[in-house]
Amino acid sequence: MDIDSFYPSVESRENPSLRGLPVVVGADPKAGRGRGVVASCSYEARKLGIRAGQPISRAYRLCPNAVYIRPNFSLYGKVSEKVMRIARGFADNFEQVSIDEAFLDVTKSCGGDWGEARKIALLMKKDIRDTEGLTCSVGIAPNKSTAKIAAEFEKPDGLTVVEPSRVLEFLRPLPVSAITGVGPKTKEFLDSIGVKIIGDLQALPGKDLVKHFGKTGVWLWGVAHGLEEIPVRERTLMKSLSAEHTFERDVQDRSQVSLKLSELASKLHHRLQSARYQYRVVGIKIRFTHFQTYTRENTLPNYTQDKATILSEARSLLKEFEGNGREVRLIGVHVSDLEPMEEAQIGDAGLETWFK
Ligand code: DCP
Ligand code: CA
Ligand code: CA
Repeated sequence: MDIDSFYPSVESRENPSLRGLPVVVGADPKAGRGRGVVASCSYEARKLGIRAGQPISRAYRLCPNAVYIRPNFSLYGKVSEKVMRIARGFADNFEQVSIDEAFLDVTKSCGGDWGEARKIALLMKKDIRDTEGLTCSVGIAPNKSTAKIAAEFEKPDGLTVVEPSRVLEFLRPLPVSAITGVGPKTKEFLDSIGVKIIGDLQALPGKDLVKHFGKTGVWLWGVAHGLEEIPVRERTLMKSLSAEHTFERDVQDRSQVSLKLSELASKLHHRLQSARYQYRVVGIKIRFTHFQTYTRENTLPNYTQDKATILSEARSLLKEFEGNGREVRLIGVHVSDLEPMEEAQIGDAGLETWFK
C-alpha cells in the first residue's frame, strides 16, 4: 500500500478549501526565484506538469497560481504513524518501507483465496479513509516487487490484483523503470542492450543478466518473472546514526579536531548509503577536558543524502566552540530524522562497480 500524494493530501485534509486545487508542497517559490525543489504535489498539479523533485522555480513557471505550502514534517510523521498502525492490523506480517508505504503479507488471513485478499485491501482502504481522511493505492500480487508495481499501476485510490497466472503478462508491457531499484543508470545500460520493457528482460537468458549485473542479475531475473521472493519482514526503522571519537590525549590543536570531524562525517555518510537512508538533521557533540559536553544540531529544509552537507553543517556548528582555547576530549557527529530511500534492492552504485 502507498498513500496517494501523501504530503499534499495531508495538507488538503487539514485545510479542506484546498481540495481540487493544484497544491505544491516544497520549497518557497519566491515568485519564481526560489531555489529548492518540489517535495510532492496534488494530482491536479501533476496534470499541469509539476512533479516531485522538480526545481520549485520550474513549478512556479508552470503554475504561478498553484497553492505553495512549506512542508510540515512533524505532522506528516504523526499521520504516517497512524496510517501504519491501521494497515498493520490487516497484515500477518508487516513491513513499512517509507513514510507512506508498506508491504502487508496476508497469505495466512486470505488462505490462498485472491478474492479474500481483495476484501482485506478494501477494508483497509476504507478504514484509512474513514479514520485518517486519506486515500491509498494497493497492489496485490504473489511477491513484493510485483505488488509494488501493481500499487503504482492505478493511482490514486487504486486497487490492482495480479494473480499468479497473470503475473508474466501483467509485467511484460511495462517499462523496466517501473521496477523499484532500476535507476536512471541501470535503465540507460539496459536501453543500450535493447532492453526497454520488462518483456525484453523476460526474454533474456538468466545467465546474461548475471554476466552483466552479478548477483543483482539474479534478483532482476526474479523480478522480471514475478519470482522474486524476498519475505515481508518487520523492520525497525532507524531514527538516527552517530559516530564519535575520543582522542588518546585531549587536544588543543583544532585542526586535528576538524580533521577527525571530516573522517567521522565520511564514515556516517558511508553507513547512511549502505543502509539507504536520507537525513534532515545534522548535529555535533563536543566534550572538553573535565567532561563538559555540548551538543548542537541543525535541521535542513529538505531530506538529503548529500555527503558534503554533513561535513559543512557539522563544521558550522563547531564554529561556536572555536577560539575558546579549551582542550577537546571527544568529538562526535550525528544525523537524525532519517527517511529510508525507496530503491531498496539494487542501486546504480552496484552497476558502476560492476563496470569498473
Ligand atoms: N517526497 C519528497 N521528495 C521526493 C519524493 C517524495 O519529499 N522527491 C515525499 C513527499 C511525498 C512522500 O515523500 O508526499 C511520498 O512519496 P511518494 O513517492 O509516495 O509520492 P506521493 O505520495 O507524493 O505521490 P503518489 O500518489 O505518486 O504516491
Ligand atoms: Ca505515495
Ligand atoms: Ca511512496
